[in-house]
Amino acid sequence: MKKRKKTAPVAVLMGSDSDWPVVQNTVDTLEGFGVACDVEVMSAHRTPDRASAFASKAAGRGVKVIIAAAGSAAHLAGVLAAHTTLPVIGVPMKGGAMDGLDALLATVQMPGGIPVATVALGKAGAVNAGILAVQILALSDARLRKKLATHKAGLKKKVDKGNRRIRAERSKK
Ligand code: RP5
Repeated sequence: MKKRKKTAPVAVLMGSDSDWPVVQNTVDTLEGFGVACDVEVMSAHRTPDRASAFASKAAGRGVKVIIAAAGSAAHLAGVLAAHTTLPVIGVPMKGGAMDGLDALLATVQMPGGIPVATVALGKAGAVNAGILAVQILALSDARLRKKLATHKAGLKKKVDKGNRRIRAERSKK
């Protein structure tokens, strides 16, 4: 009998394959924490049936967090959130006539009752979407909590190193 593939806890969706260069940062971040994800291209406008069906069935399949990236009139995260009780993280994509401001507002300005946890534009947002998903999973996973603590300690170390470098440079003047 063919073994059924285990559902990854995180679904990473994007409105177009043109979003992939940025969304890849989300996948790299999740994989850096050892968190598996399924990646799919689907659109709130171009494949609306597939987007709503995916969200409706996601929890039943074992998905725990949905990350949705989209640009321009970015409705993907909102449409998915409308069809699931899972946490949905929205990643607005830069580009287009307004360079992402349209996507940011479309993703963040959800009506009361249907939240989308919206992260920043650009690479920072894509990375943060991954970290936020890990933080959600870490609520019931001590191993992930430890990895998050190590991640934070690494950030502190980097800032401390930068501080020492700038102060040393200035003290030579
Ligand atoms: C959005 O429109 C996509 O998420 C993408 O950011 C943007 C442009 O899509 P393409 O025209 O490049 O497919 O739906």
